[in-house]
Amino acid sequence: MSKTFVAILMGSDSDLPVMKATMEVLNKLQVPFEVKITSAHRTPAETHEYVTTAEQRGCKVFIAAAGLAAHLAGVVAGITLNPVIGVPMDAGPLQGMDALLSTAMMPGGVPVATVAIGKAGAKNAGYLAAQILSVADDELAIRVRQERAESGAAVVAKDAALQAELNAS
Ligand code: RP5
Repeated sequence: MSKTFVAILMGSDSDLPVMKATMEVLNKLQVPFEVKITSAHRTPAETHEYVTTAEQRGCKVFIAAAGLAAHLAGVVAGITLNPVIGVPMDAGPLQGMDALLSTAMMPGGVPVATVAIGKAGAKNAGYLAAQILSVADDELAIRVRQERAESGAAVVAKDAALQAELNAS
């Protein structure tokens, strides 16, 4: 039986520093993943080959990050019927707005779940992939719920510390 995993694709190694945030989230939630640098424009044949074989090997969710005229997520969505999450990168003078529109504005019938530009989007791609998988994985669902509760608790603790500091001054 193939092992379920998430594939993180990025159009260039220049996307890697931001996409490390996705890897951190998936590691924290104990979701297996692969990482692949492949480009919709520069290596179209390799992109097609990777997506097809990854699906056969058990990839259930694809995350695709790209900047500028960012077509990677859309191309991946044209190859697979598994969910595709697009992460627009800030890679040029338009500060990611070009990639946001290129990733989000897919024609009807070929969806890409597009997250925010840059690091917040990279993190959310990891969370969203985990949430998608957790629909059919009760143990992962518990980890996702626990992580969300911890992040809420951290905000409450920071507020309590701030209030204590303000009251003391
Ligand atoms: C996109 O072009 C990549 O995803 C990257 O965000 C951007 C710039 O790529 P490099 O010129 O740094 O390789 O395809």
